[in-house]
Formats: sequence, structure tokens, C-alpha cells
Amino acid sequence: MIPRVSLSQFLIEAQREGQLDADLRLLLEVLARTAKALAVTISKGVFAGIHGEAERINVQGEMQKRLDVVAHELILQANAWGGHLAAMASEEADQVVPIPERYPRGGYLLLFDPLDGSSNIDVNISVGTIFSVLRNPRLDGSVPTEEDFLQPGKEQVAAGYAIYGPTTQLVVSFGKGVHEFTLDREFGAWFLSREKMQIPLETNEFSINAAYERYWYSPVADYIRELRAGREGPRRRDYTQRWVGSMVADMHRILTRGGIFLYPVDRKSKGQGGKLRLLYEANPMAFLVEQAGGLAIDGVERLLEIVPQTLHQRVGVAMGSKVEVERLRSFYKRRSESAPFPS
Ligand code: P6P
Repeated sequence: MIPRVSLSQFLIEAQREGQLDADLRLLLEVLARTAKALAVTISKGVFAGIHGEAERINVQGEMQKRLDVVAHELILQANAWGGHLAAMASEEADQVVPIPERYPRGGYLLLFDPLDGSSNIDVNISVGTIFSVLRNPRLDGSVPTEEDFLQPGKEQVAAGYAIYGPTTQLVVSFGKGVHEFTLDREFGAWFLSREKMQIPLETNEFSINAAYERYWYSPVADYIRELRAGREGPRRRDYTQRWVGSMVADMHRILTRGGIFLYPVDRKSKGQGGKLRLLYEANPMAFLVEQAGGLAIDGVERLLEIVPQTLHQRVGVAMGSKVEVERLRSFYKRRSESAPFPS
């Protein structure tokens, strides 16, 4: 039997090679522990007593699920005492959450979507936790503010997600490729299942919510039309469409076997700047995609170059297999050359 490499062994060896420091290793270990706890809770379904609505509206204006709140609070509490973070930002909190005064403040900032796709919880579809790690710019020990989080995604030192599906998996990168770990529930430990994941350059799978077709701007409409034309169209091959309604599930499939994920700015979401959040959904996924040899854009620009203006800023996204994302970008460029076009 091939000796299995545990997450702890993998991270300790990576630290020994200088790929990450002790505080970042601790952060990833803590996130892995919270993901394990969430996986156990989620697997209990209604018997965990936390299905349904939390009767609270979050900063996004969305009805919170009880499990959103449980996941949010679990991650805050688990990361408060270790001395590795200076503050946290969560989809479920209007403001940044500083580390409590009684604990030391560390060199990193954590941003997270505690339970992405939570509307799928009650119907037993895969959901996930997405996280992003930035350096704390305040080396004087002062309390970070929202402005300290407004760093472009290229400044991320690590990112990843846990996916709670038929198998619970943790996918992380700290800048040296993308690695997947699978939870062995009997051992209660994570073991390396894929090292240095690579997104295939080409694909025949695309992900977009086709119900919004009437809102799409022409670059997206023209690109999707081409894919739907299949082998009779200009691409001369058939494509298939997948849309889970949970970004972590769609992106895990794309990281594993290729694909392109689109959630573009359209006439419906233009006023908000898109649907997905830049800092704790788009940027961490874009970091992973680029580390796995893919491409991640807002239509034209590289997502990781965008300088955030606000903590919960939204953005249009297209990411995945390089050939397809470049093809889509060519439609945006053609359009912007012919007429001014909102990004
Ligand atoms: P729609 C979940 O709410 C989410 O933020 C992503 O996980 C998912 O890809 C997207 O929104 C689904 O959006 O408009 O299809 O419900």
C-alpha cells in the first residue's frame, strides 16, 4: 500500500523547504480542523438541528442559513487564539473582525466565505468553505482596518476551499501549486490525494446560469452561442453544460477535469458590479486557477490585478481552462474595440 502523506506531514515538509512559515502552517491546520468539524455537522443533516433559516439578513441582503452562522462563528473562534492572524473578514460580517485584545496579533489576514452555496444545504448538494490569506501590512501591532484588506488578489499568500460533498476534500495553495487532501473520517485526518493539480488547457464543459441569458451582454451571448452550436459551429466540437449553483462544486470539477466557469456582469447585476464577491470568492478561486495553469478574468482584466474598493465588492468572473477563457476574452476585446462596454 502506498504510504499516505497526511496534511500535517505535507505542511511540515513544505515549511522545512521554506515554502511557508509556522504561522501560515498553523492557519492551514486550523482551517483543516474547522472543515473537519463542519463536514461532520453537515453530514448529520436535519439531525444537527441547524438546517433552515437563521431569520437574519446578512450584509449581502441574503437570508442567512443557520449553518452559515455556525460556520462563520466556528472559523472566528478557531482562529482567534493562535497568534497567527491580526484580523478576519467574512461574508457573514459587515465589518472586519479584529483578533480579541487578549490574544497576540500575527502577520496574516484571513478572509472567508464560511459556507458557499448554502442555499443547497437543505437539498443535499455539495457546499464549501472558501478562504484567502493576505499579509497584515501593519507590523506595528496596531489593529487592522478595512483598508488593510483591500489588497489585489495577486498579494494573496495562500488560498483554498473545503468541499463538503460525497467526499470531504480540502484544496489549498500557498504559491507552490495546488494540492488536494481527502478526509479519512475513520482516522479523522486529511491525506494528500492530488499534488500540483493542473487544469487541462482545453475543455468541452462550460458553467453558467443559463436562466439569465436575456441579461447577457453580447461578448458572453456570442461566446455561449458558439459553444452551443457544437460541432456544426465554428468550434467544431460538442460542448456540455454544468451548473451546480455552488461555486466550490463547479470550481472543484474544473480544477479536476477542466472547464470554464462564468458569472459575468450582466444587465441584471450591473448595478451591483456582478454577483460573486471579489475578496473571498473570486480572488481565492482565481489564485488556485492560476496556480493550476488556468486563467481568471473579469472579462478583460486578470482578476488578481483588480484593486478592491470595498470589503464586500462584487465582480464578474470567468475562469478555468486557458484556451476557453482566452476565447471569451477575445469576444470582450472585440466588443470593447467596437463600442464602449461596461466591464
Ligand atoms: P445563482 C452561491 O450563492 C453563489 O455565491 C455561488 O456559490 C454560485 O456559483 C452562485 O452563487 C449561484 O448563483 O444566481 O445561479 O443562484
